[in-house]
Amino acid sequence: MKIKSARNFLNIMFLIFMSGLLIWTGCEEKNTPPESMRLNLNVTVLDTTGFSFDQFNKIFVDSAKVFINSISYYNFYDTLSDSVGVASFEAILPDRYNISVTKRVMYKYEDVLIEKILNGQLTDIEIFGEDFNTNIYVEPSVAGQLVLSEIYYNGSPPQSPYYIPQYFHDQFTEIYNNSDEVVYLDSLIIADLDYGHADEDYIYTIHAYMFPGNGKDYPLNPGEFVIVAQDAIDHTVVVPSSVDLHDADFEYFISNPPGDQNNPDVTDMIQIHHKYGVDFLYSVFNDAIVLLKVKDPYACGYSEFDCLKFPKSAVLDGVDYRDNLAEVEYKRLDPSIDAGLTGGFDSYKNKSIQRRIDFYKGERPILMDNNNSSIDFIVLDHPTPGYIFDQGK
Ligand SMILES: [Ca+2]
Ligand SMILES: [Ca+2]
Ligand SMILES: [Ca+2]
Ligand SMILES: [Ca+2]
Repeated sequence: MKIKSARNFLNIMFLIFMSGLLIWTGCEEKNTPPESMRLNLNVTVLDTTGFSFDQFNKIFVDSAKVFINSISYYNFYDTLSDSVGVASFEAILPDRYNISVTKRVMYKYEDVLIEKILNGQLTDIEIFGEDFNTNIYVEPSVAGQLVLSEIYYNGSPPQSPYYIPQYFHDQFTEIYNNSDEVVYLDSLIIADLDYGHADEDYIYTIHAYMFPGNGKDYPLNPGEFVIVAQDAIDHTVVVPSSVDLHDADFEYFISNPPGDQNNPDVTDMIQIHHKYGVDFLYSVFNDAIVLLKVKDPYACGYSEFDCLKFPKSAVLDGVDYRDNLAEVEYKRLDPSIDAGLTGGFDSYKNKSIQRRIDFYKGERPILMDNNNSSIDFIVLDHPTPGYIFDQGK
């Protein structure tokens, strides 16, 4: 399969960055009410699970990265917790906030070095009136191996020569191996979620497509990407500003209903469930995309409205996006999968959402995964199929 390594593209990306084609957004303050309204927020990071006490003999978590994002103004701040676990944010705007904390910890167990991530979330906290103190509780989890590194759902603007008003066949999903080990794509499922199912245990999917393979046919090495195209063709032929996906690794080819086109050189994803549409189209307005792994895709059955159900615990990664980021009440994923919301732009602009680089392990980028897309994702002005835009360079 044609997988590209991140390393090979960093130089190219630097050049593209220098040419000013790409910007990232989300960190600068976009609203400035009077100084007198501002207040201070102190967040104390605690681990009451026993993990930090057993490993480090304390329950306060120091040097944890605490992120806050304001829901109405989209402002975003981060800072580190101090020696007694307190992260202080000064003179922030009163608003509803999502608060998220993450820390990677290494410890030795029987002479083996083990890495865990301490994660915690508070969602939709009202911070108004006066200074605010709160606790956030973390739990240890294993770092996700495969992550959705980019989802390009936006579509392309009308332009010469054809001026197509709503071009969305250029959508793609990019998956990245964020771990130190080879991971196999075989039998993993990409699905999108129906809105409006409050269920503790299950997700309700509209479409679900599975990678082929018998267990070890499609390896993904650490730091490698895989591209799943809606249609694996060169879209720049019809819309010059779009992307060339003719050498994508996989594509959604829908034989029933008829109308989809097939690139015979690109492997098709296997249809598991297809509620409607001539293709696996991600909504250009709002949707939630998940990557999941189950033994039997049909084990949990269907809902009464023909959604295929999967256990929430099977989800490896998920991203919730929307054109209007203030509409948090319409989120499709619960905080255990994605506590935030990304997107925030109009349809058909060639924009894309990409996971941030958290840090580098040698030359290999490790992408951020707090299970909070408000924090983990940035908006790109142009998609980057099979490579990454380094926001720090
Ligand atoms: Ca297709
Ligand atoms: Ca094909
Ligand atoms: Ca995640
Ligand atoms: Ca990319």
